[in-house]
Order: sequence, then structure tokens, then C-alpha cells
Amino acid sequence: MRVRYSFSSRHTGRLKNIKKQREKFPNLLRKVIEFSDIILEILDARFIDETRNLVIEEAIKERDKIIIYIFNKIDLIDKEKISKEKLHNLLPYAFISCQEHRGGKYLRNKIKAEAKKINKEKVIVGVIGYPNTGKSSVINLLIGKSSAKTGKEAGFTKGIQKLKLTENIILLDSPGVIPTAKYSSKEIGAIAEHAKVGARTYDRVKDAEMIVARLFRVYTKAFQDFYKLKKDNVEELIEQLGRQKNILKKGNEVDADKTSRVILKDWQEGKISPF
Ligand SMILES: Nc1nc2c(ncn2[C@@H]2O[C@H](COP(=O)(O)OP(=O)(O)OP(=O)(O)O)[C@@H](O)[C@H]2O)c(=O)[nH]1
Ligand SMILES: [Mg+2]
Repeated sequence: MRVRYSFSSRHTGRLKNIKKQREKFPNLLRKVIEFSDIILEILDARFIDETRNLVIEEAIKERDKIIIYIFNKIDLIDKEKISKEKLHNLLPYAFISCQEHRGGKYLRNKIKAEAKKINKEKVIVGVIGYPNTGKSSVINLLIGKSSAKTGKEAGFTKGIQKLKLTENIILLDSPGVIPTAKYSSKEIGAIAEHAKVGARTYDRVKDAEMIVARLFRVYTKAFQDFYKLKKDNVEELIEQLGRQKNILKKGNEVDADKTSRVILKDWQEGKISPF
């Protein structure tokens, strides 16, 4: 069941109270937080710090709502690599792999247990997070079927969707959000960070070559291992892969931009693992 969510006027009073938050994060997200009793913050288990939205976490806590931290894509990293201290600071949490259908039952029970503590007929669970962290996929895992639409590109989910987990627990899917202050940055470093965690996908970045160069500089060995490259410069990697895959321009030259996008796609799909 997929229904578009609409907000009635009786909520406008409540919304006025959080007027101050208006500049901090987009309208839709503000609504999700306001209407939810429990929030699932979907994080990429490989990039927990980079995909946390501290401004939003603070806003949720100010409203005395429960956050459950979801470490998704756990199939792409050894869970032992996540520090105990980090886990301790992010309670309660759940390890999830939508890809391998792991952790769904545990999370469902956790949500039900938290929902029971809230004295309400209908409990609303908002699902938020950076673009592409797997919000819609987590919802599908919880529900047990493909109810929320998922996609490879960041920014796939456009509006709020309301989905039923049980008779009295409603899930809200929401569009991915990068903190406003960071998103408006035109600085290549900030953009590269978003590309690293998949929040700006290979098809949505301007200068793919520059981003790949930055990733390569930090994770050289991971790239060498994956592409069986002996050299340690990114130009060689692009040249080698472009030839191999026949990604050429007129004059038989490798198309560096297109090849870089292929590399970035491999990275964003977790094929090139630095862990
Ligand atoms: N390896 C792996 N990939 C995953 C997992 N969960 C989701 N993905 C992939 O991540 C991509 C994004 O998934 P979505 O569920 O659409 O993510 P989203 O957070 O809803 O994305 P937006 O709506 O764009 O913000 C898709 O290509 C999924 O297949 C997981 O547990 N492991
Ligand atoms: Mg989505």
C-alpha cells in the first residue's frame, strides 16, 4: 500500500512552534520529524560519521522523540571494524543489510517495543537520512515486500510516503537530505565527501574526474586491488579502464569523464572496498 501523505490544517499550529528550524532543514524533513514519535536515522555503516545529520538529531532530541540509529549496508563492512565507543554513543541501534535481508526482524521487534511505550493509538515512525543510505530499502525490509520505491541514484524518493507496518504503526519514507549548510557548499572537498558516501551519485556530479582523483589519493590500495592496477596514479587508472571498457572519444582517446563516472559508480556500489 502506498499513499501520499497530506498534512491537515490542524497541524499548522504545531508547525509554527518550530518556525526557527525553518532555515536549518527543508520543510518536508521538518514535517516528518514533527509528526513522528520514533525516528529511524538510516546511516551507511561504512560512513557512520559522514552520514549522520547532527542538526536534525539535535532537533529530534529537543522534542523528546526516540532515535533508533540504523547501520545499513552492513554487508559492505565487517561489523567488528565499528568501534565499541561509537556504538555505545549511538544507542539504540540496529545492524541491517537490505541486500542480504538481515536485521529486519530484530528492528521490527525493536520498533514494536518502543511503540508500546508510547501511549497512542497510532504510532508514527519517520525514516530519515542522507540520500541513498537505504531509507526506502529499510522500509521494504521491515514490511517484507517492495512497497517503497528504491533507486540507485541519490535523491530517488521525492515526497513523503506513508506505509503501514502494523495496524497501529505507520512508517514515513522521506527524501534524503544533506544538511543545508553542507549542501550549499560549492567547495570541491564538500562535494567529494558527498560523492564518497553516495549522497551525490556518479550521474549527478559535475567533475567526476576530480572526485575520483581525490578518492584515489586516499584509498589508492583499494583501487589498485579492485582494478588490478600496478601504477599509483589516477590517470593510469582512467586510461587503463577506459581502454578496457572501450569508453572512447573521437580520435580514439579515452573519455576521462565517462570513465571516471564508471569508477565512481563502482565505488558508490561498494565494489571498491577500503575496509
Ligand atoms: N549493498 C547494499 N546496498 C544497499 C543496501 N540497502 C540499500 N542499498 C542500495 O542503496 C541504493 C539506495 O537505496 P534506497 O533504498 O533507494 O535509498 P534511499 O535512502 O531511499 O535513497 P533516496 O530516496 O535517494 O534518498 C540502492 O541501489 C540500493 O540497492 C544494503 O543493505 N546493502
Ligand atoms: Mg528513498
